Amino acid sequence: MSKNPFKVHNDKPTTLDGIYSQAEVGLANRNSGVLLETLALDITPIGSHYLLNHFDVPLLDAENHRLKFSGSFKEQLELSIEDIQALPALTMPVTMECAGNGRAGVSPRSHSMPWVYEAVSTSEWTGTKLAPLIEQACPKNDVVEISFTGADYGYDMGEPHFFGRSLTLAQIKELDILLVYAMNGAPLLPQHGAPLRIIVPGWYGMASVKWLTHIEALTKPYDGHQQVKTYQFKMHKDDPGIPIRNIRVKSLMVPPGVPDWSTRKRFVHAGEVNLVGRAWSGCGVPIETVEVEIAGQWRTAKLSEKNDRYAWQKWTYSWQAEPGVYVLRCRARDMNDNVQPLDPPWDQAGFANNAAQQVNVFVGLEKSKVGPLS
Ligand SMILES: Nc1nc2c(c(=O)[nH]1)N[C@H]1C(S)=C(S)[C@@H](COP(=O)(O)O)O[C@H]1N2
Ligand SMILES: [Mo]
Repeated sequence: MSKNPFKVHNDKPTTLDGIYSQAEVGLANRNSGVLLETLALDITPIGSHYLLNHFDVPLLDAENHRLKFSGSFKEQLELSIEDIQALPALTMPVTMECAGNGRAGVSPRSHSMPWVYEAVSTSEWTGTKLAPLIEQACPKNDVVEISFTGADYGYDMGEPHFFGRSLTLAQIKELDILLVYAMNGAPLLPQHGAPLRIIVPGWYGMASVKWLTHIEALTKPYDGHQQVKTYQFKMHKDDPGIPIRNIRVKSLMVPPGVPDWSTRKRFVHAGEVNLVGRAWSGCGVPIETVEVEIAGQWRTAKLSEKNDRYAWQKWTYSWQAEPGVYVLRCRARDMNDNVQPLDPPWDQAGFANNAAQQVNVFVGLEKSKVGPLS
């Protein structure tokens, strides 16, 4: 038996469109999505925030946890959670989205977490700014990148590794990165990175490393698996790829009315139906417009103001629904003129699919004509 039992799996299993393997269903059960009905709220309740954990959740002890600075720093800091909580604190609502969100709508798809729409959530994160701490540790002149490593370990495509990511010093300066220990006013839950993680606002979720144990100053570009082997837009196997960073413009609606249990198709009564949803884009770029498509016509929704740079914006549309069968869609355009496509973009791993959401709705007779429970 070889020392590395997964060495043969240097590629992903093949997939068939529309058919999910037992392993993929297992991934979907571990990595739950946001309940779309909670998109009605500014802040996602903790238990509904989506989850994406590559390996097993490390169960760490906050009291004995230490964040270690190593490599080419002048100061080799070592901080406890108490030390970090004593630093100036900041609470910031941030919309986080998984780079794999929408993968199930990309064809042909790749073997990974089969998200449909639900890998996006907004939390109020509490912590301290990362940049001043990096400054305090003082990277030496030859430093090119800083790496962030979590306590979770496992195999991917035959490579064993701790989950880790890196950022350049310029990115650390530009992005409002937080070192966080609380979520919606409560200590981080184990599955969201307890006792310590980073939040990189405006970027897809992979950059927001959980269970943070090490910050290392590197004199050569970081070559960790999660940085160089994945999270790249690749059109074929040998494509060097383009690193995934900023969140693409996107919008979602709360599916209106009531669902059919197993198909999730919707039923509403004819009359006024208040559609509500959220829209967001990368790096805090505000949304300019949201449109809803009803019976082939795009109509402009009412958009709320941008109150928090890194949090989604609410939109509403009052629909005078007439009996019939509909496929509703919504799409957003941001201030930089990026607009959601109607068809999914494609890359090998089905990343960053921001195609317009589709919701199947059956509109029945007016409530007054049939009574409330039919
Ligand atoms: N250490 C570690 N950090 C991680 C991950 C992980 O598996 N391990 N997953 C990343 C990905 S891909 C996403 S989308 C977000 C999800 O954060 P959440 O589960 O708190 O929503 O965490 C990121 N940070
Ligand atoms: Mo992710």
